[in-house]
Amino acid sequence: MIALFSFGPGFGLPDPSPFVSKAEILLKMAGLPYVADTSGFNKAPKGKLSYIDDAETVVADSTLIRRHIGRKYGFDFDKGLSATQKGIAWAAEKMCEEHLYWAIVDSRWMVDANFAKGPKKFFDRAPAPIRPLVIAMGRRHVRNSMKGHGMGRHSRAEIERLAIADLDALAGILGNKPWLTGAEPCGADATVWSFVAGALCPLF
Ligand SMILES: N[C@@H](CCC(=O)N[C@@H](CS)C(=O)NCC(=O)O)C(=O)O
Repeated sequence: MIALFSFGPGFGLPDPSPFVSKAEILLKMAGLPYVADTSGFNKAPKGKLSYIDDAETVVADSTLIRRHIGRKYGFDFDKGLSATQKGIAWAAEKMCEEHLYWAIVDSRWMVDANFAKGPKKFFDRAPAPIRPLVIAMGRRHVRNSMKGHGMGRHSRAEIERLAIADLDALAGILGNKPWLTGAEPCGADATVWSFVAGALCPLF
């Protein structure tokens, strides 16, 4: 059975990580049985979740997981889509993952009140005497990642404007359609759902 390495439900979401939610939805869309395993972060081959272990083939990265499912199980997440629809779906997906994601990270990790009720709890299992240090190191790691991406160099007001542009773009693509490309969900809907749910998460 496929093992999906996840953080586990949190923040009122199926998983705090939209990449894990995406991978989980892709497995469900393909009808593949899986077990969620929350013990894998420290062993993550690329230092990030999500990844899967499928009969000892380890696939790290949600998009590579999608590819693996497509190749190994013959499931076409883009069945019936035109080249234009595929292009729009890919662009929407990558906008969420490579741009909107960092605005979500900013709101969760860099806004003190949000950090306190959200990501700070990830560190509850650290021994009490060193917990403040571990928290500070974890937050610094995220701040540096945000700076490396570039989003972390903007003011909060700028980040929010950029995030609103992403959400407007998604709303424009969706229009009155139930799904990104029409009446049926495609692979990128797994992504867009996960990131929109993450952006709208009421806890924050
Ligand atoms: N491209 C990866 C991105 C995964 C990712 O950024 N995961 C975050 C959680 S949302 C993570 O594990 N970050 C840990 C870290 O950067 O140390 C995917 O699609 O799976």
